[in-house]
Amino acid sequence: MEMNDTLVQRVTEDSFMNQLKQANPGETEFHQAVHEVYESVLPVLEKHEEYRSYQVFERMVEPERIVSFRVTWVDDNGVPQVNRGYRVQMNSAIGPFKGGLRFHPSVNQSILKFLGFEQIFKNALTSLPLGGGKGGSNFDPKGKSDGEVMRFCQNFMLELSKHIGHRIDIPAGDIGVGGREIGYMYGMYRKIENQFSGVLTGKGVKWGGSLIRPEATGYGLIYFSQYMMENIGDSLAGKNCLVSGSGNVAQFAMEKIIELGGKPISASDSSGYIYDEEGIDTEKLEYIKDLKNERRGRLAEYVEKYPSAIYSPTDRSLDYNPLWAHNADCAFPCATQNELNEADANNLIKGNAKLVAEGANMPCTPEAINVLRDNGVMYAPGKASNAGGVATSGLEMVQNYSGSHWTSEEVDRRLQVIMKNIHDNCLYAAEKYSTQNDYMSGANIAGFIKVADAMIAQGLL
Ligand code: NDP
Ligand code: 2IT
Repeated sequence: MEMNDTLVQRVTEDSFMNQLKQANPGETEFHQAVHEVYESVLPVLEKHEEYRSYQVFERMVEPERIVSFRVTWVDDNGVPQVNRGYRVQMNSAIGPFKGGLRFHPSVNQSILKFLGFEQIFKNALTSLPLGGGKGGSNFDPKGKSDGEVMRFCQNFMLELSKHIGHRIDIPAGDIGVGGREIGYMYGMYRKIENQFSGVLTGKGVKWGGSLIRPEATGYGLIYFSQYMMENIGDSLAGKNCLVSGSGNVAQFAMEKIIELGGKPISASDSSGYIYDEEGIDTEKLEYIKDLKNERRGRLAEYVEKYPSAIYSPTDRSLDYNPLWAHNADCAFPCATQNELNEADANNLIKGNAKLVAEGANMPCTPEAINVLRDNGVMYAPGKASNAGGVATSGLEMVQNYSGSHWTSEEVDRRLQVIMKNIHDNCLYAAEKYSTQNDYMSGANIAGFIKVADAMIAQGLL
């Protein structure tokens, strides 16, 4: 009996995913990230025999190298503390490993492998020569003094420095790692190696950093979303926008939404969320920046200052996130993975949302993505819409290699060009291999083809 094409695909997919799960037991976030890409690239694998015969996808899911190490540091009471550090060097076929470091108590190998895997395709989409990697630690910066954070960062770098280099692997920030942490790690690297190189990105502008790098992920997300709107003859002006998170990505996403005439109406942190129907304007955003970046406080304080807003503490007994239940035109999840599930997607549709673009990495669950796409909501996957951060890291590397320093206007202009190219390349790949206007399959396919071709050209490694 002949099986039809869909069934053949399903059988191939099931056996591939079963093998992956057996080889990587318990790594559910990694399985989730791989499954999404695999499903998208199946039509490409079907068409191109060489990708199958060279086992390209099978090789892509195996990190080139993972290092895991002990980090010992001493807290303010003189008590030794131990954490686990990692660097997952996922793929260097198109350039040196590149990707952020995450410091959060939830960090484990599965999370870093999912992030490293996503980074391969994201970095390929930027059109810059950047391979994929990710790292971090289960260290929790919350509630730690500056001195404790510094001692942790220094001891983390003591080991990490053996595995990175400005032409080998160039880490940057992610959750829990911002300018302060990059500074402490960079200082230690410089001391150990006795050289001033661009080994980390996200550095301060006075010591090798690029202008616009702090803004780049959030700005890039909103540029990308504006291009999506323009594609349907609309714009972000006048649109109500739900935003989650209140860290680096969320802050600069809100800033650019305001600049383009939209209205951010929410923000969140791990303790809860605020909903401000009147809109978070520039003054309120400055308050959030100071609260989160300088005072390192909780968003609950926002409603003390702006009593017309409402604050709702996180309720883990709910199977949905009430932030996404408010009416809005657009939604920008900018906090963390799997923060927007199927029930949330249904709530967004009830609330009339037309666009969901991911600032965080993998914030929408697979079920949520299906609901959004089935209901005609425009959906942008993080590996395309949040690529502005790593792209600008790439621009920081170019400036470091050439010993130059570009103006904000120059970096911002290049960022916009890069986001527009990613947008157009996603649509082009979707049209060629999948469904028209499907940004998710377009992003996965365009990223995959670039890396796959490089891997084939360089032989079996
Ligand atoms: P930050 O540490 O600056 O901010 C993270 C925000 O998300 C904070 O508001 C934090 O709350 C909240 N958050 C983090 N973890 C959780 C959780 N488990 N539950 C609820 N809220 C949580 O990180 P970034 O803004 O840099 O990163 C946000 C997302 O964007 C991540 O998914 C990251 O991977 C992704 N990203 C970041 C890029 C960058 O350049 N920084 C580039 C591309 C993607 P609290 O303040 O309570 O900790
Ligand atoms: O997820 C990401 O793309 C980042 N955290 C930024 C990585 C980088 O190297 O700038």
